[in-house]
Amino acid sequence: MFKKILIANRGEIALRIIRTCKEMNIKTVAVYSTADKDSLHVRFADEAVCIGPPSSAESYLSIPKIMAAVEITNADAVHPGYGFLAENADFAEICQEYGVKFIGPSPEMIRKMGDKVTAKDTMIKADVPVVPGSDGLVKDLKEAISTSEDIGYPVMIKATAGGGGKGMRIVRNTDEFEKQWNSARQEAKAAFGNDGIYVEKFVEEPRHIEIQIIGDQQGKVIHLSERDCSIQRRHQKLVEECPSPFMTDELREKMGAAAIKAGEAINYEGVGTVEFLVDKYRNFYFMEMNTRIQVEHCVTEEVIDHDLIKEQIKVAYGIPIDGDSYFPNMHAIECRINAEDPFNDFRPSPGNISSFHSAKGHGVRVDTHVYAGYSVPPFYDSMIAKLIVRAQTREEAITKMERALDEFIIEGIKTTIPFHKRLMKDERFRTGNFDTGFLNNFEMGEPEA
Ligand code: MV4
Repeated sequence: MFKKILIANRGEIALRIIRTCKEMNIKTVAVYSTADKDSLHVRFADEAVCIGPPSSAESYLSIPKIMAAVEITNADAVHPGYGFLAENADFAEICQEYGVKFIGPSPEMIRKMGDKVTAKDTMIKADVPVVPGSDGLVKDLKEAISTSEDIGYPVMIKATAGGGGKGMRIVRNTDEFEKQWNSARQEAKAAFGNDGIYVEKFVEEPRHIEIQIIGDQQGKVIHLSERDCSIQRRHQKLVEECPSPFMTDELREKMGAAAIKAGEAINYEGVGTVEFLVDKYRNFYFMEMNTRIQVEHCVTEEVIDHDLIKEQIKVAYGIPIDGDSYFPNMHAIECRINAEDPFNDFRPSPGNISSFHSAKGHGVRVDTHVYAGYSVPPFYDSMIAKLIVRAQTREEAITKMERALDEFIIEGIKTTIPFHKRLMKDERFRTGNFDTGFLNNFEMGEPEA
């Protein structure tokens, strides 16, 4: 097994990875920016290396600094977590050149799935359903319009380098095409330095349902059922659950098989997620593939009762998967607790946490790097904790989540806890009757006295 893993990340995921390494008798190296010196990931790692000032570009995103930390600590593997360098093919390639194992798929695979047109084309060849649309990139406005008139409005124009909704526009008719085309291209150029655009039929009121897969170096791919991530705000997920309240045994069978085909087609190694759009008739379409461990992996862990980071490290070392695809018979829900003010347009609320009491009890899990007295720095993602519950049924999971949210106390900063309390009481949420547009007209009301 690996002797020492350097964790090229911060926050709860860095701590999450350290915990599994300890249970596997693997030494750990934390890296940290000066803003993170008091974070628990630094305290609980066997060694810690300061890699720079607060700015991500000069710390967690700096490949030379991470590689220097690998060199001086003699780590034999790097775990990238999520975000930062997790889907940076150049970083995976540099690790390979230095003879240190990047815990994740090959640089080629990351590159292939990072370019959406290439990813979609790969899925078409693998017989995975995709949204009808242009054959690859459209070369100019004229071709974009004629393609759209063929598929029928409304359409969505998307950036091939896209992600997180950037460079994406709905177009409802030919008259408004030029305006949307120009603004999508400009946004894509600015965000990714790539203004390649493709066109798709717009899927109305879709759900976001993703399938967790894992592939080993021997070529076996299995799926670990789905997560419903439809509760999003401006492309930021706030709540995830497994199973999806919209799922049927038949649909899971079909989507699971499609996700396995997707993984097998590219000889996928590691944990990955195949994201689908699902329409109200339960047609499903490949959207993107994420080649990393995701924030919401915990809901899958809770229902399958396996440590996904451990499975990820094992396949990275070359150990074959033992086990089969999984069909859930428990229910798990995760609420992301962010340092944001839900009554004020989710404005970031960094600062000192004056008191912190975690929810506890049967079926309750909290993943966090923060504690009373900790100061949430303003430089990074605002997520400070994940509250995950598991129970026999969705109804019981919601009740347990309400109980857990009620006993979770965080003072000194604003958090998304009040949002989650209101969401759990919402009739549409409780009946599972929601799609990705759900939060567009969700009212927070007034704060409690
Ligand atoms: C779509 C779509 C409807 N039709 N594609 C949003 C992020 C990017 N990965 C893809 N996204 C969408 N693609 C077609 N053809 C609607 C969305 C979408 C969305 C998808 C998943 C979760 C939340 C969303 C919110 C708005 C739009």
